[in-house]
Amino acid sequence: MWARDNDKAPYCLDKKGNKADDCIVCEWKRKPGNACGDATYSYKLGTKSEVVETTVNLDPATISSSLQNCNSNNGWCTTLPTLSLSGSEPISGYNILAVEGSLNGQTFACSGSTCDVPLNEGNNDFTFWALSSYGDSSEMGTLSAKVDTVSPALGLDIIATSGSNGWYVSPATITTIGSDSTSGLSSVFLSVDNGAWISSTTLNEGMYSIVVQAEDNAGNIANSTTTISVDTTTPTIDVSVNGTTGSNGWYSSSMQVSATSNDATSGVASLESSLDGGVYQAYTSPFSFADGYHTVQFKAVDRAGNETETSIQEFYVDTIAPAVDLPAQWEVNDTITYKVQDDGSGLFALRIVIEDEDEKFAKVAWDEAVSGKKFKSEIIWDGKFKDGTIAPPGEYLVWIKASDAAGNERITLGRVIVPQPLASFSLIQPSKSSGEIPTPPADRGKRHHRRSHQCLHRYCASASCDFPSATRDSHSNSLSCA
Ligand SMILES: [Ca+2]
Ligand SMILES: [Ca+2]
Ligand SMILES: [Ca+2]
Repeated sequence: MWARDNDKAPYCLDKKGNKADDCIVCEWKRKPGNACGDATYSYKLGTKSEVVETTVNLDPATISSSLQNCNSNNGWCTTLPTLSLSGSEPISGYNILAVEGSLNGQTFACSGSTCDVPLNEGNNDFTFWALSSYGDSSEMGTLSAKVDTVSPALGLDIIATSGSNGWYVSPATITTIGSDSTSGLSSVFLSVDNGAWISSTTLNEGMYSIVVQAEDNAGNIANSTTTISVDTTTPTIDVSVNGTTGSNGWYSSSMQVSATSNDATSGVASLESSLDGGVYQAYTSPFSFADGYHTVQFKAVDRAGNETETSIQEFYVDTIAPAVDLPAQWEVNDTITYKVQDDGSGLFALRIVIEDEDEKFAKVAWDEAVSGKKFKSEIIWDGKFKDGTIAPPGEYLVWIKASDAAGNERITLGRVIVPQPLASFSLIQPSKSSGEIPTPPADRGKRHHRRSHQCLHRYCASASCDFPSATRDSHSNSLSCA
């Protein structure tokens, strides 16, 4: 209850300002409101009491507000502002005691007539008023402001297969992503290699510079630059072989195998080789392969992790011609055994030729079917050439040409002697050659008897034959039939 009259002037004045006998004693029944509206008071005149309603207009306390440091864009402050409040009491003798209010439900208060309240990120809903020493307050003011000082979040959604060293090994489909928790995302775009702003694209082989730019509804802009590298191509491997190509897939010389690898996009990270089925090891220098069977396989990996592996490269090397074991010399109708062997590529062809040195006669030649490592057979020559001509006494050449599967050839020479027939069992003693050790006549006779007989048998089968004389060849130490 507010009772001014009784407390401060417990008497009444008349119209002349003198103290009156009859006094109206006033007592507020209902005090004026904040805005100084109507009020009700009671008065007493003498013993008479009456309630009077009247209107008293008093200027109210006021409060003013202003936002400081708000750079506004699209209804948002992009700086962090302050709400400045200032109260005013127009009635002389009274003053503003405090400024109070609430921000988003949280109360604040400043003593005195001013108050600066910093805003929060996001929405700011203020109520505020000034408290007056008059005992009332200003009307309640309100203010709302939105603040977004934070740039939006942004990035790229990348759909691709990751390789090594940050590379993608499949085409990369990139799409912008962005968000803003305060004012919300307005836009987000990307640009490939300073190209047009787009939202999504697919990048094939290559390296690209990507700029992503996002803007929120307050106008805050964020930028980000990144590199996207795509390598979908496996490296190449070139294998070179240096050697003499023989037959049937064999190399007939020692050989070298080398390899190089290339990768146009990310580059070669490693080139490895597996030799003869061994584990992969770094390839550093060409391989030299000696006789035998060899395998080599190469594997290259680019920096993105794409891998190329060659098939298993097979190499067959045989540098050695077959070995031929043939007697140096024998006599016609003798059965001799010869052997041919090839431990490398194996026997492939075998040809045997018997001919005279001057090639007057039709040579006898035949092929043996050979395969595998070893072959053994016999030669019996009856002294007849291909056209039936009977070889006269003398020395004839037997060639064995052996080929292996790689194409290496060996030609080995033997000699067949067709001896000089002897007349009966008599011998003409040959003249001694220098250096020849004499042998007893009896031994020599025995030794030559069979040969003489063969000459006789071969060439003198008919009764009218003249027996040629036998002479001893001083060089071959064999008989020849002249
Ligand atoms: Ca923002
Ligand atoms: Ca590549
Ligand atoms: Ca061989």
